[in-house]
Amino acid sequence: MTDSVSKPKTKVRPKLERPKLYKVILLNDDYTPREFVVQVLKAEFRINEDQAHRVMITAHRRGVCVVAVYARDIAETKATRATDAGKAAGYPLMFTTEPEE
Ligand code: TYC
Repeated sequence: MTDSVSKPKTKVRPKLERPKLYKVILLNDDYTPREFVVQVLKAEFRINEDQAHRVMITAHRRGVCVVAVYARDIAETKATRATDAGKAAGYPLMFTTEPEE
């Protein structure tokens, strides 16, 4: 085999899309106690009492509030864990995720 095959001189670099970020959104409801919402926010999203209270009261007044933004799997895991914490305590507390524009 004497045929030579020349390699391209330039490396092919497929363009990598930046992975989309996902918002974790807190939904208001009429039953979950405010203080419980604050506790879940602090435990799952590592935010302080002040920030957690602000997020809770925004969801309470406006219906929804963006809690934080993460890579998709992290956002989904956190939303599920936080929703499950409410469920385990008998509350309809609900977190969802949504891709950023
Ligand atoms: N609306 C609830 C109440 O009045 C408190 C609450 C706030 C619940 C935010 C959920 O995402 C929420 N007890």
